[in-house]
Amino acid sequence: MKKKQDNTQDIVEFMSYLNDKNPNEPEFQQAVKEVVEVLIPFINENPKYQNNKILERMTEPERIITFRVAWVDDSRNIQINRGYRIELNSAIGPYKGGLRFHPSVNQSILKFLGFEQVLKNALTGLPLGGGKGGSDFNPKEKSDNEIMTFCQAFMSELYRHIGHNTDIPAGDIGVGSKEIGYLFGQYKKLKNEFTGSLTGKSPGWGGSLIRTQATGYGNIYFVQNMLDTINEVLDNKTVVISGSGNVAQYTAEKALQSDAKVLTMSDSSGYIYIDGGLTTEILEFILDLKNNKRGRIKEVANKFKNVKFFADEKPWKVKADIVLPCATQNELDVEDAKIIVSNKTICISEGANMPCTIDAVNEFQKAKILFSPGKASNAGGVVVSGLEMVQNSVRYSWTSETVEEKLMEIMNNIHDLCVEYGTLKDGYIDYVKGSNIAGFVKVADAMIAQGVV
Ligand code: NDP
Ligand code: 2IT
Repeated sequence: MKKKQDNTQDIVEFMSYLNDKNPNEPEFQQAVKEVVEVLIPFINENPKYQNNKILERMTEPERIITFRVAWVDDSRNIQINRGYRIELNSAIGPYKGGLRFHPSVNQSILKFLGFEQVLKNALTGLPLGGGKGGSDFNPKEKSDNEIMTFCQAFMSELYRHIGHNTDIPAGDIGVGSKEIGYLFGQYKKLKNEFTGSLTGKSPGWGGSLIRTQATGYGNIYFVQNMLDTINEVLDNKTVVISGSGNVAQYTAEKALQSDAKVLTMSDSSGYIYIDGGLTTEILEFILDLKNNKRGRIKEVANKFKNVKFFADEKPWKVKADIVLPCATQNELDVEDAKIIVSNKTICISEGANMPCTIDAVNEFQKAKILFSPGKASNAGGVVVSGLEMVQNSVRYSWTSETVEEKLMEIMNNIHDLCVEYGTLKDGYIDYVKGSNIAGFVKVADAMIAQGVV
């Protein structure tokens, strides 16, 4: 990379180097850009990171594994998918991060998710490196048998690359406890060992209590911390949530328990508006619909009179105090952000990974609204995954109270780190700056200590 004469780094030059090296990877380029915009000024004040080429090394995965997944569907047709595991960084611990099964999965998306994961995992204070994997397999409209067959075929290659001391996958979009069960079964059969090689297992056979709830609960703990900084509370606040999968479900549950009024949820077909706010009854219906029946969100409106369905729309126009995007990347753009700002929303917290575009984030920060990036506010999932690894390694299970207490404590610590590294001169807390610098310092210092490897 071309260096400026004074040996400082330049954002535009770095991005042109990165984009040239990673063409056709827009999501990866976007995730790195968001990070280097705050990191490069910091690195220029701390030249050891530039001298050791930490950014250049951190943006080059340690290893990229891609493989063929061939399997036979229920109609005896041969299906071919592509499997991936991208091992980004192991400076502070074994690679750790989820598996995503979705037709959109490609190298760019997994590199962006893995890059985010490295910084997120560092923020937790647990000894976890970062990675991500998955497949372009589409679980929709597949039978249980097809899902099991696919998971077994996927693990038949992945097993040789992972392990409890090497790389520990978990769930993400399209991978929940059912898929983790099939993946674990195949891993155990091939390796002939019962170890914590995956997290998100069911609590009856090595999983941690609260792992299912962890990302959503953690998101709400983080929101509570953010609101605290402006002397506000969740009680009675209106909340817009996108998604109706794992993260959205437990974000909604904890918001409900905190006496907030949840107005919306969604899936890729549209959103529902709940007049009067979500109730336990409606939430239970959604959990059953999504987790057991694999139904569409429209069915909630068919069942409850106060629920209305808006096909092919996102919920961002709905006026609310708090906005929690919990579905997928780039689901909220600058035009949506402008509406949210004009609605006098006070807090946006990302439950999903990178759901807001860079321009949307800039819009929120320009308006000095509380905004938290996913690597801080959705870290609860990997936190409890880390706690599951601890329990597996000593072959013991903690109570849900113990796990939830530790989750809350770690989410509070992450918030403290954001405040420490991200508070601006005018008192505004820049959570993007805070989380990126705090995560980076931890990984970068470990990389320097371990030499050029
Ligand atoms: P799920 O598969 O359980 O749910 C995903 C939800 O998002 C569904 O409602 C789905 O709708 C919707 N969705 C997915 N893709 C799209 C799309 N392209 N457009 C619109 N809606 C879409 O996944 P999770 O809840 O686990 O993950 C959600 C987000 O949270 C992801 O960004 C993930 O990376 C992140 N995350 C997950 C963690 C975890 O522990 N599971 C931890 C931290 C972050 P539909 O069913 O119609 O596809
Ligand atoms: O994005 C994420 O943090 C996850 N999908 C969870 C990762 C994990 O290892 O639990």
